[in-house]
Amino acid sequence: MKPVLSEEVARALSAGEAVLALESTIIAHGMPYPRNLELARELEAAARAEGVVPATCAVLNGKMHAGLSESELQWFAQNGPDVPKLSRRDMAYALSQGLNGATTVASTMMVAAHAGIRIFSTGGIGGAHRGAAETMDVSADLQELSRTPVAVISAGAKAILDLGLTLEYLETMGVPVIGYQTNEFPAFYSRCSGHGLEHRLDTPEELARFLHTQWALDPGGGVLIANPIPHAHAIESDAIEQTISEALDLAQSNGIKGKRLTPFLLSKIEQLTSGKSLDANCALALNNVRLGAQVALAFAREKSNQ
Ligand code: PSU
Ligand code: MN
Repeated sequence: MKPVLSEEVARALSAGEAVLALESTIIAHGMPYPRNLELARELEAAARAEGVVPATCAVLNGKMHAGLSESELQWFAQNGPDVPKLSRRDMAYALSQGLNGATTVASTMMVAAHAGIRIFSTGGIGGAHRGAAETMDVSADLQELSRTPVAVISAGAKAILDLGLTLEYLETMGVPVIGYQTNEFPAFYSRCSGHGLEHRLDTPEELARFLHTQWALDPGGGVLIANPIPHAHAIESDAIEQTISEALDLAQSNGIKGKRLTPFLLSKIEQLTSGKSLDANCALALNNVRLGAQVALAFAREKSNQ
């Protein structure tokens, strides 16, 4: 099934040029208006500044889209939490019913793969929630990484999750996790989590070579590239832990579950840190777009040499 491509995405893909996928749930559910719209524009501009065409992915009127217009971006930003959040299991329903929806990491990977886009930058991925051993609340993002050939560049995962369990799950599913210039899985707001990584690469060229090898070996699987938040924007993990446990208590006392849990925790943390976490979130997403664009360029160069 072919997504609808924006003109510039269609042109770049047919010319074999670098394209970078971006998600729409981070816009609709990840942060409030109007900061979400500013960020969506900044992310696209950052990709373009590197010479890469951005492809923000979403579902509109029952069609997958890769590459949104300014008015479509605005629509997702303004309608925020009223826009359905679509993960893998929601996609066929939304497409067959002609609905609109914001795509998560899992469903953005699906749209990107159908469009032929291999590199995707976001903020943080979903993962195994704290208590997942009992609740079984493990984001569909993790399964998707094991079954869809897209490389996801993220600043690790938020410490609202159980990062140890998240890494165990990725190991079980056979998903390579590569630290970019780090030996540790980053914890979104913080550069360190205490969880070591076995594989580290230090340049976009090495990452591109790794991806070509990965897909020659395992054409159907994804890759997680973990890119720590820039030093200047990092928040100490001790400082954020208290806020996270308050947000988790509030979620529990309000009975928040399922797909509402992640957006609920994100907005509570942002309120409790009076916006500091939002600045960090934007800085790391931009940093991931810069790296993603460089990897997309190196990946396209290597492909044209083969
Ligand atoms: N983590 C963030 N910001 C986000 C998300 C996660 O720091 O915006 C979003 C992403 O779209 C991710 C989704 O794919 O939440 C995961 O939701 P769930 O846990 O319901 O699978
Ligand atoms: Mn969940």
